[in-house]
Amino acid sequence: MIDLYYWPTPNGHKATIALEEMGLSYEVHPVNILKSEQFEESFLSLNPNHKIPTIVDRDGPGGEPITLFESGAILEYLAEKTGRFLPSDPRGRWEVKVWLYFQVASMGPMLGQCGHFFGYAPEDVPYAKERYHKETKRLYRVLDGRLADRPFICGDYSIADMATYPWMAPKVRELHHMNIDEYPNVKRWAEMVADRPAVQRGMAVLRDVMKIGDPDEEARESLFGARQQ
Ligand SMILES: N[C@@H](CCC(=O)N[C@@H](CS)C(=O)NCC(=O)O)C(=O)O
Repeated sequence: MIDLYYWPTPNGHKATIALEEMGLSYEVHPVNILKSEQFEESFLSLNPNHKIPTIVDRDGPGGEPITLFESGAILEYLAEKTGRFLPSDPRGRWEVKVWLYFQVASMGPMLGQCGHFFGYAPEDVPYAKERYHKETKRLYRVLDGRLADRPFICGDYSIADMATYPWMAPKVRELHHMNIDEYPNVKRWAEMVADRPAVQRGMAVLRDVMKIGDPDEEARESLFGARQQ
């Protein structure tokens, strides 16, 4: 059994999608980042960086519980645990890791800033909007090129796709002011990923609580975990 500390944001969705895809049993522990619950002692003892997703696998290596944070590490751990969605041959395995790290280190932070300045910043900052929108478009172009001759990011569907999709799902794209028609390969890929039943289940976890996709301020804020201390 895996304890998932979660809120329905793009980073949270990476974990729910992986857990659903891999058929693992998990218990959701909501961490309401709009109410600053990520700063509570009980959560900080699991993740001193106060961010979701965080997991505790009660049956970790050696049968002992293990706590993990950082979505990339979580996806890699779950893939290794189940032997799924991460190729066993070294070349294929590294390819998936490259694109997984590309998402967590490049795409996630830049798209997050883009969404922040378009959807949440308390003041209009045209320079930041232009800077992060330009970078978001550049990253879309990189992914579009990658997907030109393969159905998924590394050929077969993998944890690289699970990490990448939640940040490019339709409602998130809207917030980033991205016109998906300019990136036909990303569009086709996103539709294929969105069609997967496990992805639909993962994206739905706690959706009703947060009403993601509603144009109200609270929902926008939840997308980016923007309430910092
Ligand atoms: N690098 C982290 C980022 C996680 C992250 O930014 N989570 C946001 C929600 S999408 C969060 O928990 N924010 C709360 C906070 O920053 O206090 C990962 O990939 O897991």
